[in-house]
Amino acid sequence: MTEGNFVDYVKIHVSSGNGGKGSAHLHREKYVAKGGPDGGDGGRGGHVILRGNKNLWTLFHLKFKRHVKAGHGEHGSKQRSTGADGQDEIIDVPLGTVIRDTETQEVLHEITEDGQEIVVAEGGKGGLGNWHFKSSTNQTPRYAQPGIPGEEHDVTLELKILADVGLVGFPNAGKSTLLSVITAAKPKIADYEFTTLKPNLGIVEYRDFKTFVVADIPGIIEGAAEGKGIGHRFLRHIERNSTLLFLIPADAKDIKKQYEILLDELRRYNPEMLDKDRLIAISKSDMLDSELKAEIKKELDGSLGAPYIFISSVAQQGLTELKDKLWEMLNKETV
Ligand SMILES: Nc1nc2c(ncn2[C@@H]2O[C@H](COP(=O)(O)OP(=O)(O)OP(=O)(O)O)[C@@H](O)[C@H]2O)c(=O)[nH]1
Ligand SMILES: [Mg+2]
Repeated sequence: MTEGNFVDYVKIHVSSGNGGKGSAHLHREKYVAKGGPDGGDGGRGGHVILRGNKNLWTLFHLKFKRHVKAGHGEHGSKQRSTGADGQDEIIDVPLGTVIRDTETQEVLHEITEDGQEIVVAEGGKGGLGNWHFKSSTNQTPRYAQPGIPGEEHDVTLELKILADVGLVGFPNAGKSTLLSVITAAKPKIADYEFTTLKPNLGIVEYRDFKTFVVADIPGIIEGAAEGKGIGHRFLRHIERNSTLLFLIPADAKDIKKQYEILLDELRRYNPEMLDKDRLIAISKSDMLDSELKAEIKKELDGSLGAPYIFISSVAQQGLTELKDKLWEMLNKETV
């Protein structure tokens, strides 16, 4: 997934179809003195429906779709014939799409399953034809119901990625580089901060056809939970991940401190983030000789409160162990 086509927020105006009018037709036939009312019902207006689709990963396909309008129901007609229902409009969205009312910001629904359908604008009911109103006191009602008008409003769709593993780290920690070596994703990589401006997703294809999805989000800095940097806007994307992989570069001044700052930002954003499984990868460890490594080990052993491993994306070290470990964490039996 490249940077340009990642869209995680769109606003759409949705309008459903009007219900068709009921008919007030009176049957007339030669030689039949009083045919009576035979006006059919109006058809239902079309709904606007959002449907979960597991093969979609972004809202990019909706970027230029500002209005979605379903069809009107047809009017009823003679011989009690019911008008056709208006055409429904179905919009496919990725799993993890949250639907809000744009005006009130209220969450209306959330799409989490493939094929799940949510009606976001309900089509108006068709009116009843006049034959329904025939009674002993009124044999020829000349009245039929009008159709109910459709509804329209603005909805905001916001995507929370449903990746298995979320990468957490300061800018420049090597997150995108890692994604590029363990998955087929080709994120932008550079030696400056905030190279990644939008999340990237990659699928790790692993021995015996095992797969899991990793999300690389822009770097988090101190104060991110209050809106510093750009990472905070994307923190919601790792709210759903079951496992968090922290990346801390081997040349960090204080590895433990960096880890604690990151944890603190997550906690301040949403305390539930700390309920997730955590693994720490000391990245760029090709820069360490064995002596330095031993020193870091001595410092970190038992003091982090989470398991850690040394990796290097550039030298391809520790990557299999990393994948094994992540797989194990993702598939451990939950008690
Ligand atoms: N020596 C070494 N350098 C690495 C390694 N992994 C990444 N780098 C370098 O670190 C720099 C930053 O890498 P990125 O992958 O862009 O870092 P990031 O965490 O995605 O950064 P942001 O997108 O800015 O948050 C680049 O110059 C990479 O070449 C590694 O394993 N070893
Ligand atoms: Mg990056």
